[in-house]
Amino acid sequence: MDSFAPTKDDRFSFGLWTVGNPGRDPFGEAVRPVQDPNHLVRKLAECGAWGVNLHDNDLVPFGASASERDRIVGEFKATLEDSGMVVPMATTNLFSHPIFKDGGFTSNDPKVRAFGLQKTMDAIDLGVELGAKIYVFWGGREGTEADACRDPQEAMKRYRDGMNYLCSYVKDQGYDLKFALEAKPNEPRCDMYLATTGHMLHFIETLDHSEMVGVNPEVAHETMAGLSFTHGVAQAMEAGKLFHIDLNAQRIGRYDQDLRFGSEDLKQAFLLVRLLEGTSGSTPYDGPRHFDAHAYRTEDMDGVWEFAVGCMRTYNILRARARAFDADPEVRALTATITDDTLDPLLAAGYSSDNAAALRAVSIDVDATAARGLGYEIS
Ligand code: DIG
Ligand code: MN
Ligand code: MN
Repeated sequence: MDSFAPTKDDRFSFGLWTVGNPGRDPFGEAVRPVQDPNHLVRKLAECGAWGVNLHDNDLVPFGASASERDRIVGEFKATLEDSGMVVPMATTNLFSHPIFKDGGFTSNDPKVRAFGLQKTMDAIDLGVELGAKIYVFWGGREGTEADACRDPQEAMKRYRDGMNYLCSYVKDQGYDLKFALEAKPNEPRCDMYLATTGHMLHFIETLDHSEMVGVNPEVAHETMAGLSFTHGVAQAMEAGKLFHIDLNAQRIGRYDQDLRFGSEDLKQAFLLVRLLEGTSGSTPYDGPRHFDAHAYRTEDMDGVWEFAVGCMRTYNILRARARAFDADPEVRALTATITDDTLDPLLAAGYSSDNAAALRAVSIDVDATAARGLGYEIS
């Protein structure tokens, strides 16, 4: 019995575009045949996944007629039903078609911005029809090479107008849907707007309906920016804005690799799973565990399914290790020494004139405090 085998209770999901990635890259053609979405759903179910996510055009070809769209969606819904899979998240492809070559929401061409809204409303309708509760926005083309092409302040205004319009659309339709904004610092554009999860968390607070908008941080994207992914996720969790997450792996200083979860910085993957699962006693993340990753270009379809199972098993192994770590008496004893709540009554109380007087009266031995070793190197 494989105690790390994925089950539906783990709530693991994959995008159709991940296990369906044919391996094309800027320097070479596809190495794997394009897969039928229904076959991918059935195979993901066999692997132990719980959910499957999609861009509109991962399922419905760009420009399909209404009747073709309905036929495709009908067949897909039947496959979901037969295989016991759900669609937790949906999103729009606003980055592949040439019309979006200079962005969708931030494009200088109002016809492009209008088409981006049309396409996203249609894709939201599709996502809701398939049962999605989270809608992701990754602004893959929202950025620049020639930065003088538009005032970056105007770009922010256009982005905000697009988000406000679509939030209002969801509310007007009465959809039970939340938005999750995904940041990335560059690629495919030279510099992308809203480059990190931190940028997104502020941007969300400027929206008309910020309560329905959170973030979808991705391991590779924060790592590309040289940032701590765990810290960005922790800030989102603490703000109640971690609505979704894209799990994968990445080596710093490289293109967006979207590697198998845990296959690079295993220590950070462990600390991330520990944070998400709340094994230290913090509030856990309660959303889907989504792998936005794909197999090496060297792999055939057997390798793709090994990759998918590997993502999920690695998460389960790390969760078991995190539970053991935080249950370990030695770890608990050490953790107790690095937390000191003696001044909490003063520090946690917040400001008042009485509190300030009491705080100023506290005698602190600066030299002794400065000289104390923190014990982080204990082996
Ligand atoms: C890339 O990291 C992006 C797209 O694959 C998609 O729009 C989003 C959904 O997770 N991630
Ligand atoms: Mn990525
Ligand atoms: Mn992603």
